[in-house]
Amino acid sequence: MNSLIVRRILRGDVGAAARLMRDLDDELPSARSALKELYARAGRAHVVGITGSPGAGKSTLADKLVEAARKGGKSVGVVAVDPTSPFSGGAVLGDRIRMQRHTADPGVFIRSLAARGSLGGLSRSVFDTVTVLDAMGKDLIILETAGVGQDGVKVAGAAHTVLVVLSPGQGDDIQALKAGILEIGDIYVVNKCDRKDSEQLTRSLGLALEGTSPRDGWTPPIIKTAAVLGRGTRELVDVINEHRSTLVRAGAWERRSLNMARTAFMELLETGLRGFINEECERGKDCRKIFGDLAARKTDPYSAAKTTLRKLLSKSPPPPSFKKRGCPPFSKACPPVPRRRGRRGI
Ligand SMILES: Nc1nc2c(ncn2[C@@H]2O[C@H](COP(=O)(O)OP(=O)(O)OP(=O)(O)O)[C@@H](O)[C@H]2O)c(=O)[nH]1
Ligand SMILES: [Mg+2]
Repeated sequence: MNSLIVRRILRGDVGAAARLMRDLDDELPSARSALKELYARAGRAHVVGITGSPGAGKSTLADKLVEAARKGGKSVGVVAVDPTSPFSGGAVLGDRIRMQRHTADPGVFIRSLAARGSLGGLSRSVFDTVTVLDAMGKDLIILETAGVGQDGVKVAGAAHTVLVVLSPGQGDDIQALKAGILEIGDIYVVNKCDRKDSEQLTRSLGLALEGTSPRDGWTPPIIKTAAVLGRGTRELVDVINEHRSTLVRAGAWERRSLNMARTAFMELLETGLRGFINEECERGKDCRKIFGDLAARKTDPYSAAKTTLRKLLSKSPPPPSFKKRGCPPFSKACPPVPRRRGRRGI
């Protein structure tokens, strides 16, 4: 049963897609059922993740990639994720400005997402948005995340091709190693090569990547760009396409798609479980007792967690709403859930 909104989105209707994305954010049940229908029709787009430190030039590069893809006749979706962290406050606006010239192009759909510190929420919105864009028939979906913390690394589970963008003057070589980012890149981009100190960064990155074994028949190359001047971006587009062909040839495209599906599924599962545990803690008194026993050193966290998990797993599955994710137990911001008949807390 195809609802009107689903039919419109499948035809590539921008207004319908924007409305559904808004409704998905509001967790409307009708939006969820539309998404289910769209999910069955998605799975064709090439998802390219871009991560890297704040200000490395990710949005400027994305803008050039959109331009190149449009020239090649491809339709494009962009999801720009900003963690709204103290490192990059206001970056959502920056992302939009950087790519603004494409907003009038019906072949381009740009969606900015602010995570507001909720990792579960961030991931769900990302996966939902990618599904809608994919079902709309976008050939290429660019997913920009900031390379700080887990989200930067998580993009690896949400994309077929991962670009790690570094730029000189940000202590990137050390930061990248710390963030575990050197394990996830399919293509490393040293941006801002119009600056003299970019050579040093390229050299230390080369050293750091030395000995990296090929993944899916692919050894990650380093591409030098000056995105703001459009330098190196043509080569970058060629390398991205080459990576796609290599994945397909090596039979790794399906593996990556499977990994992406797994990441989305695990995210939802984790978010749901976290919400369930929080609700159970709010509902019963046992959690307070556990916290008290822990503080008084009457038990230890491992034993308490093991016993609690056993109890929880013998209960009914988590409720379908993910709205309460990220709510700390007993937080005033998360109103208690009404007690269900015949059920007790942990
Ligand atoms: N010199 C130089 N500046 C650049 C280059 N590419 C981008 N910039 C500038 O670097 C700044 C940040 O660029 P963005 O594209 O917003 O970087 P970003 O990585 O998307 O930033 P966040 O989304 O905030 O993490 C802007 O002022 C750009 O004009 C480049 O190749 N050379
Ligand atoms: Mg940006």
